[in-house]
Amino acid sequence: MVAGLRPSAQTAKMRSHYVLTLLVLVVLLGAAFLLVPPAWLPSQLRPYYYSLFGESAYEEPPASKKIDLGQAEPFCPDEHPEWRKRQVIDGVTVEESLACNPDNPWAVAAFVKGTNNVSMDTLMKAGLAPDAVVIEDDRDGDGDPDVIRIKLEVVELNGHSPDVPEPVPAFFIGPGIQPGFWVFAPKTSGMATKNFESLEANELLRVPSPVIRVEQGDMVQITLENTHYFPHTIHFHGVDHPYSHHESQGNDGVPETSELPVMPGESRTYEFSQFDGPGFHTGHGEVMPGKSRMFEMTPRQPGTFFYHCHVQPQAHIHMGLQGMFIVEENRPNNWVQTLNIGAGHVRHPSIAVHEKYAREYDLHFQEVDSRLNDIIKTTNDPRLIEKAMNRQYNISKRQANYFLLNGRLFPYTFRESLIVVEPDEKVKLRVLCGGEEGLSLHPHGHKVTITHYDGVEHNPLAQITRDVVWLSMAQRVDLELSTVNDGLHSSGEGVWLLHDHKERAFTTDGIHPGGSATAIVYRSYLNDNGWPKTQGVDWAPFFTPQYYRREVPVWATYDETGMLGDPGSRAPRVSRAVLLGFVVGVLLGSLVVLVRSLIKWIRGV
Ligand SMILES: [Cu+2]
Repeated sequence: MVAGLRPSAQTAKMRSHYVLTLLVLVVLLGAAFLLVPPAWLPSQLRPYYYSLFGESAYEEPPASKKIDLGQAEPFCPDEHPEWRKRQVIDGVTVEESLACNPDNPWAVAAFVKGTNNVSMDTLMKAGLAPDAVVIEDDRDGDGDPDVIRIKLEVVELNGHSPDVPEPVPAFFIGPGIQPGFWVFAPKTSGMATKNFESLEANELLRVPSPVIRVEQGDMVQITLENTHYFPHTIHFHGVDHPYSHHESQGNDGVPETSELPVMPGESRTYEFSQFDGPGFHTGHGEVMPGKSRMFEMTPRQPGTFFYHCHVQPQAHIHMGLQGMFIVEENRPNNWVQTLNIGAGHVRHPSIAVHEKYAREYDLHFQEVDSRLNDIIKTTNDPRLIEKAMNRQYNISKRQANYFLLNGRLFPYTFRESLIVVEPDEKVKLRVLCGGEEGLSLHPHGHKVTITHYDGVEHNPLAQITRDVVWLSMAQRVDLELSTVNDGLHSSGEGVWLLHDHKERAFTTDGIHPGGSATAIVYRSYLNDNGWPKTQGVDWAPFFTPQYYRREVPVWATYDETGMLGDPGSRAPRVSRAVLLGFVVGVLLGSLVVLVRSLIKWIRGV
């Protein structure tokens, strides 16, 4: 109660107080309504706002922000121009490769003749150990060797290093992109990196695991030397093998149904040579770190097959322990290229392939979910890697984000895995779908004929010619690419894209263009350094990490003005913002005064 005043006078004073405060509140609310940007108002209120105050005036949009792409990589680094030409090394003909980054021809020669049969000079230039691929013994006297002994190791790429912050040895699948991998690799000599200064893996240590190529009827021994910290096996997929071997031990490699795994500290020798007669004898069993294991087989049927690790396959296959396994038809004097490491171009094709085809390419498609593969970049403790990989990562929630062709993403695929052709010829493509999502292979400008499924010839009278070839998971097809310009097989010369028509596979983690895309390129459309004469946009942005880090607007570099560039953020209008802040402040203050007066009044009554 206000002292000295009668109740009626006091009430009148209070009432005028409220009225005044309310009036101020209404005025302030109006001012706030006026100052609030119309875009903030609910859409129902906006017409009312415009009817009272008119349409908002045109405001100039902010200027496009300048995009700094930095230095783009050279499209074709052209490091080894001499590797490209046709040459004869230690008596082995290595065919010309027109790609920008061809495979090492000395390694090709050593894989054809055997690391035991080439000169020390060739071995040094190849970077291979003398026992990497031992080839000997012409058992049937047909002019080519019939005993092939291959040693494979397990190599980690882009793994965690206790010494340097970068993942090592480095293997880039695209600009600035290096997920972790494990691959089967031949026994090399010297360093894992290119040289002392470089962290980059040498050319023989790369994705994918090498193509293994032998002749029908060869006695093939493959020794897996487990140089890794986890157990592994090799499963030779697509070939008949007995469930048990001669000692009734399991032979199917599945710990749950076939055999006990080899535990740490234990070892087991698998013997497959006791089989009588021909047969593709294959062995399984986990090979523990530091142990080795031999697989022996005599393949009866030619075809395009598959090999992969069968230990925790949901992780190990996708880490990169998968490759193509090819059995060539038996012919006299048939020296085949035992390993094909790199771009896929077979630079010493078999006699049977040469009978029908001008050239041959091995195309290995696979995918990466970097949430799995990058686990090995986080720690060196195998227990933590095992837990993260097999107990925390859940493959049923897998979502692949990198789609690879022969271990690379676009545009790197154009440096290595171009399919170079000339008019009026036939080219053989062997294709493996090593991923989880299938492959919808589409060549532009061409229709290809499927000659083989999973290594088995399709009835020649019923072979299908089409422009989309679907491969299921783990499936292989052999394709005949004809460059006869008849409007069916080919539409003529050019740079014709060849890509997976699952659109996400044409991106790199969702950024287009990327993924496993490459091209069928006619020789007349190829520059001297192996880069195709493309038409259209500048590729410089695709050779920067920024583009794939999502920092470059799609069409920012298409025109001089950057018409569709980055708009940046609109500068706030300072005066309006300050005024709005002031009004809202006073409004809140008045509300407090009003509420306090009301409380007082209620207590007074
Ligand atoms: Cu494994």
